[in-house]
Amino acid sequence: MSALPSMSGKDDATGLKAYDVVVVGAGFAGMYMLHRLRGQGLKARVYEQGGDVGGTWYWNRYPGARCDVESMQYSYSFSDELQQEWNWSERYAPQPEILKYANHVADRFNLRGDIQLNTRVDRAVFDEDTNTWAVATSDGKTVTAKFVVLATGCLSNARVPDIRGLKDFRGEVYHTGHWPHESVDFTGLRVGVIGTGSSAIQSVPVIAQQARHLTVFQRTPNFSIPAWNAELTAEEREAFRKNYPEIRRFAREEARNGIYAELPDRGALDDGDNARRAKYEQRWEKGGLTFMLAYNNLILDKAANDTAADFVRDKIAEIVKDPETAKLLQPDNHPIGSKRICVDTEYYATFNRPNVTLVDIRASGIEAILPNAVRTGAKDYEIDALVLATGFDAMTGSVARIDIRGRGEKTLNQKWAEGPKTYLGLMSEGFPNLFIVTGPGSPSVLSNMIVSIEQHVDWITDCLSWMRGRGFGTMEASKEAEDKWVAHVNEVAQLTLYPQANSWYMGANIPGKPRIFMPYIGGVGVYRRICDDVAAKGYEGFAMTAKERAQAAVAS
Ligand code: N01
Repeated sequence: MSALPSMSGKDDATGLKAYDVVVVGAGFAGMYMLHRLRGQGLKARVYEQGGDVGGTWYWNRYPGARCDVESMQYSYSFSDELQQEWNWSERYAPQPEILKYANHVADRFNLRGDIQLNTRVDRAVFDEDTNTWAVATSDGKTVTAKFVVLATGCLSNARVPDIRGLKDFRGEVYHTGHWPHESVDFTGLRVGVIGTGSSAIQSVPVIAQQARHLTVFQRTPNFSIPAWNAELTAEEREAFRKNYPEIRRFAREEARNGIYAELPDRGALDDGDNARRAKYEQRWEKGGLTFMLAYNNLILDKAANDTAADFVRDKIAEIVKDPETAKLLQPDNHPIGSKRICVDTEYYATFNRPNVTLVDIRASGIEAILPNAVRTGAKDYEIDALVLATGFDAMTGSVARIDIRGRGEKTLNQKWAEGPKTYLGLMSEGFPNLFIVTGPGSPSVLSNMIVSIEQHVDWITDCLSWMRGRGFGTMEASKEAEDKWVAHVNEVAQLTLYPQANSWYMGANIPGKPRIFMPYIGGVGVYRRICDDVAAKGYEGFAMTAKERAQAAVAS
């Protein structure tokens, strides 16, 4: 296999350790990237700020944490041996099992030797004379690399809201996205949970079983579909394993969201009331994210969307006994699916428990945290422990924390001040040889992440091989291609109902963050074809510079 001339981790002329590629992050993206780079004979170094591999699954260990994509599909497909030998125990694996899987992959593919844990990448500066990146890490060292790959994850920068008095709270404060590694026991405690997104919806039912009393502070109710999680039988696992070639192909090429599922062939208004209700009932009974695949226009047509939203609101009213609480739990300010739909186990039913209270903070917000209480609406709710299920600075947050400087010392944060700008979500103009895995402008969070990760990593690996084969040393997105792509991503988003919600997809959960729909909504199949087409046309829209030319420019 062709490869870039490997620097083999030796010191370069500056005396710094030199790599072909530095990868930031050892989650599912970083690990697979390393595996592929090694296959090319490239010398890569992965830096991971966590104490182990696993990325989001290393940090998100709150009670009840699970993946909302079924495990037989939320798993790598690049190795048939791996997918045939790994035994997922449940339909939706719990976080410890996903983390065990990540560790298994690290060991099975012998990845650990090139992964440096407990090390944050603080700074990456492109040197225009040598066409290399200088990468500074939290251990005080600097290395150089021809290429940098940001495998930093889309939901890995936990967001602690700026609430008055938070630091004076006397009890423990936890964030779902940054949960302690020691076990947390809420037995006998009065617990407050702020937030009602996916993380709260998964953790609230579990915390309610332990806590003396649980108070949930809700600003915006969310739509949630039951997971109907259960143990996987050997037969179910076998059915997947036998059909993996077709399941994986379908997920990559045909499913918009990278999940193998029955696709709809009609719109919601093409059916009469009874048939529609029966269809929703059937999807509800199946459970999970694919509820939104009941019809093909649910995220395009508000009238169609209303029928699905009404169905779920009715379900909430059926499940929750107290009509006032049920009413509060019924989402009414965004179309169903325009915020990521949640997948739960007994979330709504948890509000029937005598030890659980729902507090509506839509009007007042959280006024303050007192040493022993949460104050809202001029009322104090006494608590002993506080859980912030307040989400993430999504998609750009982890990239923004690194001081990345491209051509002319311009920082990526300056360039993205009005919203992220990328070509295909893979590269940003002015930042040569810097790749982003599942970056803004790619389907990423709208898809089964592992499908999107594998596609990006394969594309990047093929690209590096192509460059090496033709003697190119530097690659950069052109401004024209980037502008066109950014406009296309926006244009497609505007055709849907997504922009109608104040979601983290839009950056709306972070005060001051530009309001732009960040992921690409065209679907993973369409997007893959676009990326393949760009590659087939000699990486159209990317400027390639030959190594010799770059060196000649330096010399002159
Ligand atoms: O975060 P969120 P999340 N005062 O941003 C509220 C993925 N995920 O961690 O909506 C009061 O969805 C905020 O209220 P509002 C999944 O993709 C996956 O739950 O802004 N409340 C909201 O209710 C998911 O979509 C799994 O009005 C405040 C909540 O906090 C994504 O992660 C599991 C507040 C934040 O909800 C994020 O989910 C879990 C304040 N100051 C998560 N600030 C899987 O299964 C915020 N809120 C893979």
